[in-house]
Amino acid sequence: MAELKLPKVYPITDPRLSGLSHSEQIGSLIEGGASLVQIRDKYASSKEFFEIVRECVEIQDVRLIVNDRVDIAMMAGADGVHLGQDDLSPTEARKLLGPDAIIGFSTHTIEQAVAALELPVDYIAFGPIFPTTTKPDHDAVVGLGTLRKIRGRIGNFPLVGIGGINLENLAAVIDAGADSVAMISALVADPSTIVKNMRKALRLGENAQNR
Ligand code: 3NM
Repeated sequence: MAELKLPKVYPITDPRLSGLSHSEQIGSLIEGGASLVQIRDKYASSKEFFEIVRECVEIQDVRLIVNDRVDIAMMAGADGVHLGQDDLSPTEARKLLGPDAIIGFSTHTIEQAVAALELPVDYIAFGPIFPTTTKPDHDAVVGLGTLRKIRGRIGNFPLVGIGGINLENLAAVIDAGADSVAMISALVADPSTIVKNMRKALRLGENAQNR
């Protein structure tokens, strides 16, 4: 497991917000400069999601991470998976996917983030940093102060902030210690602005005060 260098912005697709397919969203995100994208769909059946991921892994010049589904990531040949606390554990996922896959893990408390350092994960996500309507069943909002504390506890471990992040607040999330910001609605809600917003987010992220 080589150390993962995260891009400053980590976009995640959504099946409903924009009316665009996952592959169309990924195309626009790449045009805006994305190099790592997570594909997330809480509505598709297993069969549908597999077909969607299989189509998206053909897209060049981007690393594709599959939300939740180790089986689908494996069968479709994606670059990795992003797991929640209640998904198959990172330890089991690593056994299935092997040493080269990227495995990300969602955390929502300082304890979970610190515990994740013992797991075979390439990055941890921490959130929700701010209120969000994209994930209705989200955990308690953690805020920038807790994010900063986590950075203090995990050394240089790759850390992604998630939840309610937009073009106005993303620099503050990086200032507080995130290596990268994961964004859904602020990037993909409006199909006409995906390219422009992705480009702007990367510029803001790269200019933000990093540790
Ligand atoms: N996970 P938006 S918050 C998918 O806290 C997800 O782990 C979260 O969407 C977590 O950028 C979230 O539109 C939703 O707020 C992020």
